[in-house]
Amino acid sequence: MNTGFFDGISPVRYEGPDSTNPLAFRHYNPDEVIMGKRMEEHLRFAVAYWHSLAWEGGDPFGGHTFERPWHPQNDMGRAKLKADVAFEMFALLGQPFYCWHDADIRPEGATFAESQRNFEEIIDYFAGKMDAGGPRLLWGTANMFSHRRFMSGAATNPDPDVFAWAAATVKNCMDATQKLGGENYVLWGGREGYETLLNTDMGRELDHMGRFLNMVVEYKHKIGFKGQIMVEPKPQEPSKHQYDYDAATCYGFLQKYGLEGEVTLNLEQGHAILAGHSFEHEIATATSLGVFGSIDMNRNDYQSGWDTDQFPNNVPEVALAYYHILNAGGFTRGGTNFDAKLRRQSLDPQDLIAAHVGGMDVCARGFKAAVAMVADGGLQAALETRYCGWDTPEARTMLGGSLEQAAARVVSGDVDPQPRSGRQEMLENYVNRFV
Ligand code: XUL
Ligand code: CO
Repeated sequence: MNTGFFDGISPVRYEGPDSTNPLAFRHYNPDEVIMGKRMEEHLRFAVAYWHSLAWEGGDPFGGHTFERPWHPQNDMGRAKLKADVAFEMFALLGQPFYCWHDADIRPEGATFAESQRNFEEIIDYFAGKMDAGGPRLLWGTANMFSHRRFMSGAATNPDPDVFAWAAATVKNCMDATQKLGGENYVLWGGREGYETLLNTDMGRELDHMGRFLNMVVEYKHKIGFKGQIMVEPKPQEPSKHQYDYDAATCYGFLQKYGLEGEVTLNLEQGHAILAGHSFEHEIATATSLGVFGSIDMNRNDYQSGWDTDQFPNNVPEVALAYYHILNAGGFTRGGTNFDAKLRRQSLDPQDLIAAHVGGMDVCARGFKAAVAMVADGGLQAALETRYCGWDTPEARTMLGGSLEQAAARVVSGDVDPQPRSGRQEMLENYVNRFV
């Protein structure tokens, strides 16, 4: 049954860079083969159910603006209508993946058991639509930050009953992700942190979070889930401070709790900016530490300082992000999720389609620029020149030796370092040739 929500909008097609059709791809051509793989398989786009379908357009100063036919989302009939519209939207966009939180897709029940029944019914409804040609699931996740029971955290809550509730919630979401053949499972700890240290035992909370994540990994192996378990760094918002602050902090946490090799990172552009980093910094950190998993490609407004979750529109930023991803071998099970929402004045169904079309096109342009930089090899050659001193036998011996041995070469007068230009402006000019 067609809901009619997107009446008048046709499936989005690639029409090439000269097209003036606002609902056509000008750069994203899923079938174009680049470096031996279709563009669709490189970029692995996913639509986020929560922002596109569940969010009602509220902000801290005002309520909903969207008034979709499935709002308010408090019964199963509306949850199914929302699912019908979601899969109609996916069919128009043709993206290969989507993502959900439990709370986006089912109404909350009066009890845990009722919420679970609602959730399982919708998961079966999704399964039917996915079998009928809908997109695959890039990742499932649990919303453990909206309901008031989670106001003081989920795994880090001072109340052990909330820890138990979180365990039951994640177990259900992992089961559903597995059932739908999901590629990954994500944990974002929006309230795993604190509002004030005056009431927070940080060491205890970190130990609980570490134990919880170990339980998740143990359960993954128990059920034979083949996807990645990922955590998603973010420094703050909604909490004043979040323990998964950034990629480096998460890596330290994973090491302390014995989870390196088990858990990777879902990095979000806007979260990188909130942490005072560039997106490529977060990607380079994760790839160099061996914990890169996937990305949420949504930006913030640089003036507002909030996590505004806007669709990407900055090709040079996107290009550098994909450059680092490509250099690390590209996505394996990860992908490019648009954890992005419309502005609350963008009321029309076609705004929803146009936002994704624009995001996919910006990513495609950035990706092609990144591919061209990889193929040209200019940045790589500059790195090789800059570090070539380390290829000498003396340098290699030094790394394997002691502080005194390194010192002895200097004292004997063999070593006389001459500073060399870092060539930053030349490299920036080089990048600008491609973007
Ligand atoms: C919040 C955020 C989440 C996670 C999934 O800033 O990014 O949507 O991606 O919980
Ligand atoms: Co995100």
